Amino acid sequence: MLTLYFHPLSSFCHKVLIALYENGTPFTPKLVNLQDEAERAAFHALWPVGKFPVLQDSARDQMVPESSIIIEYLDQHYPGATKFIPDDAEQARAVRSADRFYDLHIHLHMQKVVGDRLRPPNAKDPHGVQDARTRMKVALGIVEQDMAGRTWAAGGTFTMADCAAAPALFYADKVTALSGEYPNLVAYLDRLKQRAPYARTLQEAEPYFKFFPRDDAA
Ligand SMILES: N[C@@H](CCC(=O)N[C@@H](CS)C(=O)NCC(=O)O)C(=O)O
Repeated sequence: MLTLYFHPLSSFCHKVLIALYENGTPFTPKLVNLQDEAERAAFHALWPVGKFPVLQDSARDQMVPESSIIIEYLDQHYPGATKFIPDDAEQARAVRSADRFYDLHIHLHMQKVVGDRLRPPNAKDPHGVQDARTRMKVALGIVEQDMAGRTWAAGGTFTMADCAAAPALFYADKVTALSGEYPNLVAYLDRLKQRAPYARTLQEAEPYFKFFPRDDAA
């Protein structure tokens, strides 16, 4: 019924995989290799924006792009023990707010840094990368303080905000070491890694980590 178009190295796909594994939601994984011309064309035919994750639900005849919207969709139509968006409107807003914060102010800046490493030498954007690093540091400082008294991103229970935080912090740690400056985030990332759905996501990504570009000069 559910098919997830994804790649095991993709951080935004990790966000959705965590949600799917969290509730043991059955789905068919469809790995998309964007380097392969035919696979790329087929994926773009499905979703011209060309970004994964994309969830296809044949039972409801729905095609759902965007990681946060996919998680909301799962919560709505395939609910499980973990509720990703609380019923209470105030709490729901706090979860969406944290989800947006991790995506927009950490995840996207991290993506800019990593994406620049994949550019050809004559097409680098050092100014953009510096700006992304500066903004990411400000955002990391904010969540470092937020996490001082919290177990999970939006409080005491695991929500969509934690699905967003896990890949954002995991890869942010790869491009700017969190240890030393962000002890609360280091401890939080550790809790996330120990949670079975994220541990499984990382384990499945392991064979692909060798393709992750490791430094800015790459
Ligand atoms: N806002 C989107 C972002 C998705 C995104 O950036 N996906 C990346 C992988 S992490 C992608 O598809 N990159 C391929 C490309 O840009 O060609 C979401 O939350 O799902």
